[in-house]
This record gives sequence, C-alpha cells and structure tokens, in this order.
Amino acid sequence: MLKNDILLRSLLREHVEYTPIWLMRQAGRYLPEYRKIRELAGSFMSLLTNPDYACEVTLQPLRRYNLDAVILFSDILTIPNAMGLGLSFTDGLGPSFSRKIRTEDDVKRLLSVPDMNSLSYVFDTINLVKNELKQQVPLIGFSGSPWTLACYMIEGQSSKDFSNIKKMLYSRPDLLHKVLEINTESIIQYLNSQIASGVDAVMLFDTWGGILTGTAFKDFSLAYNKKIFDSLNRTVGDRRIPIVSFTKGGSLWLKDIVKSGCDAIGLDWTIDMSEARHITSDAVALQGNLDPLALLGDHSLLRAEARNIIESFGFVGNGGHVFNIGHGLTPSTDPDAVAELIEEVHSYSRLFHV
Ligand code: 1CP
Repeated sequence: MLKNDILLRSLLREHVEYTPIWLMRQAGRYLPEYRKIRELAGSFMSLLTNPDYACEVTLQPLRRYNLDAVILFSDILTIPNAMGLGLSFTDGLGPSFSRKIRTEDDVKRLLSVPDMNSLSYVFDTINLVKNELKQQVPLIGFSGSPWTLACYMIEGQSSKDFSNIKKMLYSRPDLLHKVLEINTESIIQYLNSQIASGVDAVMLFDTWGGILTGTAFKDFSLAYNKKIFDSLNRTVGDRRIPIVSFTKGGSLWLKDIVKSGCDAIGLDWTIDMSEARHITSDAVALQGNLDPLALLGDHSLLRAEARNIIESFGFVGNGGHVFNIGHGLTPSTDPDAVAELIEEVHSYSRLFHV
C-alpha cells in the first residue's frame, strides 16, 4: 500500500484532502545533482540506458521536494531507437535519428514492433525505482503518442514546421497510417510492460498533436490514442492504473479527448481551468496548467498564479485536479521556486477540498 496515494485518488476523482502536485521534467538540468550524474554518465543516452543512473535521477526531485509522485526518468524516443532508427542526442540541438522514415521502402525496411527485451533497461529502472521508493509516492510511467513518435521518426529530429510528416499526411496518408499502426502496437506492448513492472499510473505525451487541423487530429492522433487506452491493462490485482492523456495545444478538442477513454487530461496553459472543467463536466480529472515560465519570475507572483489556477478549478467536489505545469520545466528554473510552488499548492488547495 502506498503511503501517499493522493495523486492516484485525484486522477480517479476520489475524495482527497488537498491538490497533489508533480511537475513535467521535474528531474532535469535545472537541478545541480542531475547535472552531476549526467556528467558522470557522459551522454544523455548513457544516462537513459543505465538503470542505476536513471533510478537515481528519477528519485532526485523527491529528495528535495514534497512531491506527490515521481515520473520515470526516460525519454519518449526509446521506442524508435529500439526499432533500430539510431537515436543520438547532441547538446543544444536535441535528438536526432541516423535513419529516417520517408518512403514506402523505408517503412518496409525499417519499421516493426520492437522486441520488448531490447527495452529491458526501462523495465529494470522501474524495478529499481519501486524498490527504492518503499511505497512513499506513486511512480508514473509514460510513452509518446503514436503521432508524436511519428513526428520524430519522419522528420529525423526536432522540427519548426514538420514539413516532412505533413507532406506524407497530405500525399501518402496510407503510408502514415501504417507507421501509426506500428507505433500504436509498440506503445501498447511498451506501456503494458511498464505496468507489469510496477508503474502506478501512465501518461501519454502527445506533444505535437496541436500542430494538426481538427480533422487530422482526430484521424491521425486521437484515434490511435484511443486504441491504446482501450488496450492497456488498467487493473492489476486490486490496483487501478489511471491514464493521463496530454495533447499540447489540444484545448480546442477537449470534448473529443474526453471520449477517448482516458482518466485524466493534461492541459497546457492556454485554457482557463474553469473553462476546461466546464467543457469536460467532471467526466475526467484535469492535470495542469501553470505556464512553466512563471517559475522564472517573482516568487510572490508565482504563488498568485498557482492560487489563480486552484481558484479557477474551484471546489473540487466530484472533480479531480492534479497540479502541474503546462509543459516541461526549463533548465534556467530556480530550484527554490519549485519548493515555493509546491508549498503554495499544498497549503492553499486545502480550502477547496471540503
Ligand atoms: O541534456 C539533457 O540532459 C537532456 C534533456 C532531456 C531530458 C531531461 C531530454 C532530451 N529528455 C529528458 C527526459 C524526459 N523526456 C522525461 C523525464 C521525466 C521528467 O522528469 O519529466 C520525459 C517525460 C520526457 C519526454 C519527452 N521527450 C517528450 C514529451 C514531453 C515534452 O517535453 O513535450 C519529448 C517531446 C521528448 C523529446 C526530447 N527529448 C529530449 C529533448 C530535448 C526533447 C525535445 C526535443 C524537441 O523539442 O523536439
């Protein structure tokens, strides 16, 4: 039994005493202790694939802060790497693949559901973290969405305009669907293996869903996310594994996302909590949605922003709110600002849980 299961109860819209909080990219370059291990590891890939290092980095934020969850330290690009696309990370430039998917021949030659044994370093990390955590707080597992993984597999790196994947969408939609089908099956196996290894909740990162038109979002992103939510093992013994769906830039499509079958929706900062709650009518929990750059400013204004979000969600009643930022913490974040934010959310939110 978890000592602090308030995150899981909030995601399942059960009664809690205060609003739980965790932060996307809570382990990362803004923490000096992260930079130290990153240097020891030599490269981001060696950090990622070494379960001892990855476990240590997962737990670092919990040693500093009164967080209500930790998230597995890994990356969404582990799956395309396991497919053999040759992932590397360059400082300042981000990820890139030595092999890209652009043609029918690439799809035939390069694409298949990876053997989950080649991802055993991820499942080993989960085992280590669960052991070290000693049931203090839940561990969140994750994957990228089929569409977001396809963006990197087809562009070969980060992109400003996503012209290669959009060209495929508007010229060979059949080929893109093939890529998305393979990604979907891979993600189902990957997340079910994470669940079997012990994660307590799962989040799907659809970071690039928001670049699509409404129709394309439904056909090329949401339809596949739904298939994943339908295929995950959501009950393990007497534990329920809540699922969070995060589409950055997806606030216009909340009504459709609710119907995809997730337990909670992650929100970026572009919508007011009250409006998101009104649209979703407490059918799901909501996670978010502070602008991560608010942590770069004045601490009293940061606390005020946090209170605004809590007030905007309002009395929790039959809803569920998990406080988070609308995208990842940036490397220039002051670690003290994170402590102030957590303290404010924990204390102020008690007024709204009666
Ligand atoms: O230099 C470094 O130390 C690497 C920076 C870094 C970190 C800390 C990368 C490279 N990935 C990560 C960890 C990571 N990535 C986590 C860890 C858990 C956490 O503390 O939150 C998670 C959940 C991710 C997921 C991830 N990777 C996403 C989805 C979430 C999001 O931020 O939108 C995406 C898009 C990636 C790709 C990626 N990996 C790394 C970078 C710099 C990027 C983004 C590149 C781009 O902008 O296209």
